[in-house]
Amino acid sequence: MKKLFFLQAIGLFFGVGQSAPSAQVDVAPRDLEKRGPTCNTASNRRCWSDGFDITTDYEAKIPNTGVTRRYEWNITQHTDWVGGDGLPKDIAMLINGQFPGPIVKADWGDWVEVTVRNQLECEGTSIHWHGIRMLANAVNDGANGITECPLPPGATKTYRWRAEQYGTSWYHSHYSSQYANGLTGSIQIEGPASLNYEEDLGVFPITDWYYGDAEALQRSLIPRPGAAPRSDNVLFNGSHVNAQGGGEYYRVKLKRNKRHRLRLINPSVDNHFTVKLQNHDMTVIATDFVPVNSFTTSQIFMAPGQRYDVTIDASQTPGNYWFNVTFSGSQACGNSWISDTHPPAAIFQYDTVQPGTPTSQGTAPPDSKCEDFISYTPVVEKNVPRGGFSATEDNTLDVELVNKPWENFPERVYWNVHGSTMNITWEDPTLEYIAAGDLDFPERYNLHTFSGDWAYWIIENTSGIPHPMHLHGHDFYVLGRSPTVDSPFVAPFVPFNPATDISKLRFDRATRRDTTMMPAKGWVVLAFRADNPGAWLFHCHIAWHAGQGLSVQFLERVADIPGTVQLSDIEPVCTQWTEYYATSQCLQFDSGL
Ligand SMILES: *[C@@H]1O[C@H](CO)[C@@H](O)[C@H](O)[C@H]1NC(C)=O
Ligand SMILES: *[C@@H]1O[C@H](CO)[C@@H](O)[C@H](O)[C@H]1NC(C)=O
Ligand SMILES: *[C@@H]1O[C@H](CO)[C@@H](O)[C@H](O)[C@H]1NC(C)=O
Ligand SMILES: *[C@@H]1O[C@H](CO)[C@@H](O)[C@H](O)[C@H]1NC(C)=O
Ligand SMILES: CC(=O)N[C@H]1CO[C@H](CO)[C@@H](O)[C@@H]1O
Ligand SMILES: [Cu+2]
Repeated sequence: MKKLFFLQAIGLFFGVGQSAPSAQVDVAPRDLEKRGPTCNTASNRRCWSDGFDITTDYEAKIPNTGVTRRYEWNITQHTDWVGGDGLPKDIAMLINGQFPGPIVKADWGDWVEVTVRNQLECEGTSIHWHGIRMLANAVNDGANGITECPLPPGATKTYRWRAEQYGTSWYHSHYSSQYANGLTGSIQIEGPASLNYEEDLGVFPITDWYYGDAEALQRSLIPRPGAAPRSDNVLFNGSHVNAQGGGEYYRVKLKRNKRHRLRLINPSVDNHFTVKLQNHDMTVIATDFVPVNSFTTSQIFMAPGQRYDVTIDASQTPGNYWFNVTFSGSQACGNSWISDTHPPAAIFQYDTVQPGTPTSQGTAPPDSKCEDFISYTPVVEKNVPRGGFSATEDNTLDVELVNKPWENFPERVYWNVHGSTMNITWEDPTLEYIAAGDLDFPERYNLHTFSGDWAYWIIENTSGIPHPMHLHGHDFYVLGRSPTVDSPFVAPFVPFNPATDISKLRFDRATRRDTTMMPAKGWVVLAFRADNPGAWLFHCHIAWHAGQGLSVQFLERVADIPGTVQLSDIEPVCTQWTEYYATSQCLQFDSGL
C-alpha cells in the first residue's frame, strides 16, 4: 500500500510540465540488521547500513525498512497540574498524562503512525511534526486551517508519515498557542552521524514554561502594548527548581572519558537561549535535521524551534558542572524571562563522583545578540542556482508590527506580512479548497504562489524584534542576512539592497535547516527547492507572534497537489469539526495557528 502511494507520488512529479525534481527514491529493502560490525558503531557512526551513510542525500534516497512505528495518544486537560518544577499550572494539556510528551522514536526510513484522540474539554487540536519533510504528504503536516481541520473533542485521527530524515526534532500542537499548555514532545530518528561517539544521552528539550493558561496569555497580547507575557520558568527535560525554593535541578550523568551525544531542542513558546556547559566544549554535528561538518564551540544560541545535536567529551576533572541558560541583552531578543533569582541551569555530573552542587559558578558566554550561527557547511553540500535569483516585489515579504482598532479594543496589536495578517478559518483548510478544485482563497489566508523549481524569498523585518522563522515541508538554504543592529528599537530599518547585497549572498554550500533568525530592522534571504506539492506554513516560531498573525502560506506545485490529497482524506474530521464548532464555547480569537 505505502509502496503504491509512493510510486503514485513519483509518477505525478514526472507527469507535470516543470522539470522533474530529484524525487526521493525508495531503495529496495536491504537487511538493516546486517549493519554488521562496521556500521553504526562507536567507531563508525558515519556508516548506517549497506548503501547508506552520512554522505547519502536523504532528499534523494532513504532506506526502505518496512517498519511502521505505532503510537496511541490521548490528549487530556488538567487544572492546577503540578509540573516538573513543583508548581501548579492553571491549565495543562498533556499527552498520555506526560510532559514532555512521549518521545516518537524511529529509524531512518521507517513509517510512523500516531493515533491522536482529543479528550480536551472544549478546544480542538492538531499535531504538527516539526521539520519532517512530508514529501507529497502535506495532508499529514498537522497545521489546522491549512492542511486539516482541527480534531474536535471526542475525535480521533491517525497521522501517518515517513522518517525521511534522521536526527532530532519535536512535535507540537498548531492550534493557536495551545502548545504553551504543554502539548509538545521530542522526535528521535536514528541514522548515521558525522562524528563518532560512545554514549547517546538522548533528547534534551529546554523550554520556557508558563503557569498561566495559553489562551489567557495569548488574549493578553491583543490590546496595546501587545507585549509578550513573562515566562515563569525554564524546564530542562521537564524539570527545574522554582523561584519559591522547590523543585530540583535536572541532572545528566556523563561517563568519564567517554564521548556523549546530546540532542538539544528549544521547544519554547517565546524564549531564545544561549546554552553552555561550564568547562566543556560542545561539537555540533547536526543543526535541525541537517548533518553538518562538525565544529566545536563553547556556547550555542538556540531559537524556538531549533535543534542542535552535539557531542561532549567527559574529559575534564570529574565533578558536577553547571549547564547554564543565558539570554541575549535586554532588547536584543525581546526575551521574556522573569526571574533572576534562580538563573536557569541543569547539572552535568561525572559518574565517578557523588551527585552534588557545582562548586564553580562558571563564566557567562558572550552575548549572542539573538543571532544564530550560519557560517558552516552541511555534510551533503548543495548549491542553489544563482541565476534564478532576483529581488522583486513578488518575492519580498515585509514583516511589520501594526496597531489598529478592532472589535472592543481601541488598539489591537498584530503582525502584518506583505500587508496582511494571517487569519485562517479552521473549518476551511487550504488543502480542502484545493482538493475541491477551488483556488479562490481569502486574502487573510496570506497565500503566496510561485513558479519554477526554486523559491527565493527575501523577508524583511521593519520591526525592532528579531523573529525565528520556520518553514514546513522543507529544509531551506540560508543565503544571507543583514548584520545585527545595536539598539534595534531606535535603529532605522535597512531594506535588502540588490545593488550591494546580492553579491554577499552565499549560493554555494550554504547551510540549510528549517528554522533561522530574521534580524531586527533588516532582512534574511532564504531559498528552497520547490519539489514538494502542498500548502506550507512559513511562520515566526514565537507562538505569541504566530497567534498575532505573523505567517504566510506557500502554495507549491499547485497542479500536483490534487494527486497527493483527496477530499476523503480531509472531510471526515472536517465534518466532525464543523458540527462541533457550530455550538462550541471555544471560539477563534487569533490567527488560529
Ligand atoms: C485512551 O482513552 C481511551 C478511551 O478513554 C482508553 O480506552 C485508552 O486506554 C486510553 N489510552 C491511553 C494510552 O491512555
Ligand atoms: C530526557 O528524558 C527522556 C525521557 O525520559 C530520556 O530518554 C532522555 O535520555 C533524557 N535526556 C537527558 C539528556 O537526560
Ligand atoms: C549557572 O547556573 C547556576 C545556577 O543557577 C548559577 O549559580 C551560576 O551563576 C550560573 N553561571 C553562569 C555563568 O551563568
Ligand atoms: C478573522 O476572520 C474572521 C472571518 O472573517 C473575522 O470574523 C475575525 O474577526 C478575524 N479575526 C481577526 C483576529 O482578524
Ligand atoms: C520603525 C520602522 O522601521 N517602521 C517601518 C515599518 O514598516 C513600514 C512599512 O514597511 C515602514 O514604512 C516603517 O518605516
Ligand atoms: Cu516573531
